[in-house]
Amino acid sequence: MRRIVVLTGSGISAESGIATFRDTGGVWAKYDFREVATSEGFAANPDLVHEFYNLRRHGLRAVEPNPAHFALAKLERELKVIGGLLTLVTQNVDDLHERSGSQNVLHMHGELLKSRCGDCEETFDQTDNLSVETKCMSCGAIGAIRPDVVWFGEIPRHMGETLTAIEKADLFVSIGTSGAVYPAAGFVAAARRAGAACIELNLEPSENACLFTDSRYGMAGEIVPQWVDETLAGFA
Ligand code: BV8
Repeated sequence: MRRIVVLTGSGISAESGIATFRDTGGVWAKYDFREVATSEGFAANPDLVHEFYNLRRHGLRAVEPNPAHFALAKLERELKVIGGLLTLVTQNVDDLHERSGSQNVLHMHGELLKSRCGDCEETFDQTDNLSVETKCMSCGAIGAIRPDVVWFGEIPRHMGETLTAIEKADLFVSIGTSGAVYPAAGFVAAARRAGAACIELNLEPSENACLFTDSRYGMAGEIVPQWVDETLAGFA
């Protein structure tokens, strides 16, 4: 149990005050994902998409990591001390894993605090608002800058590294995700095929709960630190 892959979703950031997507009153209850999280939606109404991401990017200034984020950073540090390895893959585009001390975070759906030029593909750190007037600092194009996130129909990032880590994992842990979005939702099946133990830590059973060999349900801020401490105690 020294090689662990953890997949996180928006549920791990919920107690920090960041809205999840599919819970009651969540992001997709307020926005149509086809309008704000697809390249077609961006082409049709870039102002709406920029507003959607500007609000979320700005919202990051008001939130802090919660105990679940800090627990995963502790797991990464202490696993390294005993020669183990944590691969942390997140569907989240917030920076709370980094701000809690996690060193190696694979953002498979991109990052709110980055932007990318649709013309020259250059990427930039991004804290200010984007608009159709934003000029690319690299190629000078105006209106080509977009949030550096992965929209529906686009290819997720770090897939090779993630699937290789899953193939070698002793343990796959899914935290705070509904299991509604692929390919992330397919990772547990890949982990089972690779012979890894699979545990789900979530508020309630996800759509692929039946594929997990163990599960704990509750608030991430409570159940994740408990699970991390028990897991590390088991290595002592
Ligand atoms: C792709 C943008 C091809 C960034 C997002 C089969 C195979 C492959 C693809 C597909 C397939 N079937 C359909 C597809 C297409 C599609 C898809 O999955 N559609 C769904 C709707 C059916 N997938 C794609 O288009 C992906 N690209 O397939 O390319 C490909 C495939 C493989 C290999 C190469 C190429 C791209 C998907 C990425 C889309 N972008 N967001 C942004 O704006 O944020 S997705 C969006 O959903 C977010 O990124 C979010 O992270 C993600 C998943 O949502 P969750 O994080 O799980 O959030 P949710 O609200 O759903 O659930 C929260 C959970 O937390 C709940 O269970 C809740 O109970 C729990 N919770 C709440 N509070 C707490 C808690 N748990 C603990 N404590 C709490 N306090």
